[in-house]
Amino acid sequence: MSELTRVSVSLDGALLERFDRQIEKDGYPTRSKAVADLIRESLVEQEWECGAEVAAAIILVFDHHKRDLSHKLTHIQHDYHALIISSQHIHLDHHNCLEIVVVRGNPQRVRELSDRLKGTKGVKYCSLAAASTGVEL
Ligand code: NI
Repeated sequence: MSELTRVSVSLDGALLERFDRQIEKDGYPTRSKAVADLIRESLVEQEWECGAEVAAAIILVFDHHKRDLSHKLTHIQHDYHALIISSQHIHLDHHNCLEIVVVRGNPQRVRELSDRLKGTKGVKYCSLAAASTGVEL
């Protein structure tokens, strides 16, 4: 982190009151930390729009008994092997599996991988947790 800079901002009083109530509920230790997180959130959104490299986790739930499904999901992941840092497979019960695929790379490619996994017949749930490499934050 670079040196801290103090800034002064003029805000609508009611808006600030609502913000302070919200950050207290969220357990923020200081308003500065809450504002810095909002700024970082916006920068991460930018990274996903036009950045070169992002990090993310794709979370999948599927029934491995579905014909050929595990094989199809593995096949798709191999198409994106350069993006995938790690994956974890958890057997939730006799039928259901949860898979966490951790990726790093071009945001469009990451979305494409997530969309392909999500669009595979038999996948019950798929979500993309869009994060950041943290380098520019
Ligand atoms: Ni399993």
